[in-house]
Amino acid sequence: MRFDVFTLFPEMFPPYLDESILKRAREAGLLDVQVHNIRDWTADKHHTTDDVPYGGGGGMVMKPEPIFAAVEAVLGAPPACPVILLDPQGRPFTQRIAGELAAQPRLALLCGRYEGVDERVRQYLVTDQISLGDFVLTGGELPALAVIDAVARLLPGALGDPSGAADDSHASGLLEYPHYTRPPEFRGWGIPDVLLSGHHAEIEKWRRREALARTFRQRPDLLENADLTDEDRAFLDTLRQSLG
Ligand code: 4G0
Repeated sequence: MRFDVFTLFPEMFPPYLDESILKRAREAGLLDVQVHNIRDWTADKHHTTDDVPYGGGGGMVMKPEPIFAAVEAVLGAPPACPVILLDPQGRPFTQRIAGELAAQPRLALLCGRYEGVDERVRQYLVTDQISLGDFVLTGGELPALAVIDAVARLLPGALGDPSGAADDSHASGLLEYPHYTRPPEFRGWGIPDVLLSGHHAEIEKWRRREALARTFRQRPDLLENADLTDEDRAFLDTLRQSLG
């Protein structure tokens, strides 16, 4: 899968992409990330990428010409793949969207800076707007890296483990059960006996209940769309009753 990233700060990308699983996925040929500096497509002496807003008010707005020139030079006009703007006004990013994007052979990610981008970029160039959440950052670069990361780890073979991303938190619609590793006692704190019992069916049952209880307490909204058995529902009913 190929990503084309358009940014005013291309140097922010290699430090993250050159580590760990993303580095390995790139070396294995599963992932290709090409980062393009929007400033390379400015035509004026000062390489201007932003300007004051029409109508006044504070802040600066990214000019449309260098953005259109950059994206069209790399992807053609009109671009043949989705062009995604990372934007606090976009649709909230989820594991489901990561899965949809992972089915694409190629994606363009556009990183805004300043107060945002000229509205004509959004209207006539961008095909999707994605937000990482209800907060404002100084630029779309960190959200772009987060999208690349979430999508890349879903590509077949990207995670060493063949069970891959299937039992991740959110893949099932539930939060994850608690994980423990050695030592069995740390500073006097033990681990649940069931995990040392060797009873695999009991361990699975405990994990499922922990995942359900955690989701019920911390993210009850997720239970609306989770895939639940009759036994799960009965257990959730006992949790609700113990709450009063
Ligand atoms: C476009 C994304 C880009 C518009 C980008 C800001 C947070 C997110 C940017 C704006 C970003 C996120 C309208 C302020 C760059 N901040 N939550 N900053 N406006 O995904």
